[in-house]
Amino acid sequence: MTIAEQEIKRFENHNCAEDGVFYQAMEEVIYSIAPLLESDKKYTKYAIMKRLVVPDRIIKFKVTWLDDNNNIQVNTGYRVQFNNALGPYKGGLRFHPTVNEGVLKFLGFEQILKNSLTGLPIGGAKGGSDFDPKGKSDFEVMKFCSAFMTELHKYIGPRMDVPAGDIGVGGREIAYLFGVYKKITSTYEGVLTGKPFFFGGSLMRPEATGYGAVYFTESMLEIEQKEPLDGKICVVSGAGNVATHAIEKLLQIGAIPVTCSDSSGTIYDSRGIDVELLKDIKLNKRQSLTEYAKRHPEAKYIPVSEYPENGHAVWDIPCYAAFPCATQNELTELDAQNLIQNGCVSVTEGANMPSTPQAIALLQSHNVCFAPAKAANAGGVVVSEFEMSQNASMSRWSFEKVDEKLKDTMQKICKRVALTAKDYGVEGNYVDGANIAGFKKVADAMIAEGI
Ligand code: NDP
Ligand code: 2IT
Repeated sequence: MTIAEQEIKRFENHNCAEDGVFYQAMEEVIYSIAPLLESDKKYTKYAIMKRLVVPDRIIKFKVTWLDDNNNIQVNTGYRVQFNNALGPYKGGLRFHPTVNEGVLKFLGFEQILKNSLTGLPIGGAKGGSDFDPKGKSDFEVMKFCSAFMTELHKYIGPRMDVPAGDIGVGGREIAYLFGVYKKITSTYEGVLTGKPFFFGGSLMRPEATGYGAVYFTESMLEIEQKEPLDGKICVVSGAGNVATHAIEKLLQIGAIPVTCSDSSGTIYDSRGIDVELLKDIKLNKRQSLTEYAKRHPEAKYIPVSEYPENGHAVWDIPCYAAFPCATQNELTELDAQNLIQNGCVSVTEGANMPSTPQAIALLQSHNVCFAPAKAANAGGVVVSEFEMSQNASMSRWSFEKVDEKLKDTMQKICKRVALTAKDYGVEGNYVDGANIAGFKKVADAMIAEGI
């Protein structure tokens, strides 16, 4: 049995139903780092993988709040503090009905390696709740955030654990959470990132993940000697923070992003997405994409119900580059087949683990350049760390400075991933390059710090 097979077997004994996505994330990493485990026995001697797949702690708590009809509502809150070998725990909070321990373990595990890849001093964590912000009033969101932070504040701090946003958690929620933390602890400190700019947030944090994914893609296409994105048709899924800003950056560099999607359907606008309208509908008014079709009748709206099972309309539209920016496992093998048949050259994961393992294998076997999430969407956490830095030194950086440092960091991550892949005999495989480079840094710190 190889070392990788032994590691996977050990984990199978602990597997539970909710852990499906966590297992998926972990299995990919183990297979990627197999050459490193075989060539350097110290990682097995110090039981690094055995230690890395178990979070330092999982905090699970009840969140009780009063809705606008004065009915008592109960949700579950979590914080998975996974690993702090490289710095304070760092990672987003997700508010979505599908949140459970397994989802947060997958996201927290990915976050360890992503944060390691940035080269910045941050560990890995994730948290959130099964609370669904959809259809809730501002006051209900505020009351939920207040109840959530009343419990969470005990476990976080600027040198301990610094949460940020993710699905369902943007500037509005971070501001409410910050307000409650400040009130309970009587401190004004950088305990959350993604705060609105006027009270301590970094400029460009909202844009960072989407812009960063485009910067990474430009760098990868250059290294792989493919044509740049300028003038090329791109498809993007999602219509939230990441998707909207990926679309905005694509438009700025002269590409033509023609799609976006939400949980109800897809917009195909062959002239290029009207990003200001998209922002207004989804980020400001929190409406459905059907509103986009009402304002632009020449754009096509494809409801989710009109598309076959296991496939998604976005990936069936001919494109040069694809950007899955909505959620996990949204790009299946069937979708990958459609992309390949339509001549797609590059896929960049803006969301966390949006492609199934079968889709990744198929894309890579057809030489589609594939940028994995933990490298390509690191821009968000990179600017979060810039926000921590600015808060700690009581300074503010200009938009230009943040943008320049973000671009430089994304280029460095891309080069490091490409070089690592080459060093380990898998040139062009950005999945293996990212996993090996991310793992090595954390693993070496864990060895140095002892058990
Ligand atoms: P938002 O909440 O802003 O947007 C999420 C988007 O995805 C919405 O359009 C939503 O549709 C859609 N979506 C969510 N769940 C589903 C689902 N089950 N099926 C179909 N569509 C769905 O989140 P973000 O843009 O912040 O996050 C998107 C992805 O990017 C996530 O994977 C997140 O983990 C990842 N990410 C986010 C970062 C950040 O800085 N925010 C950083 C790095 C990664 P609808 O509007 O209908 O709900
Ligand atoms: O998945 C992610 O990297 C995020 N949701 C952002 C984490 C952060 O701390 O900014």
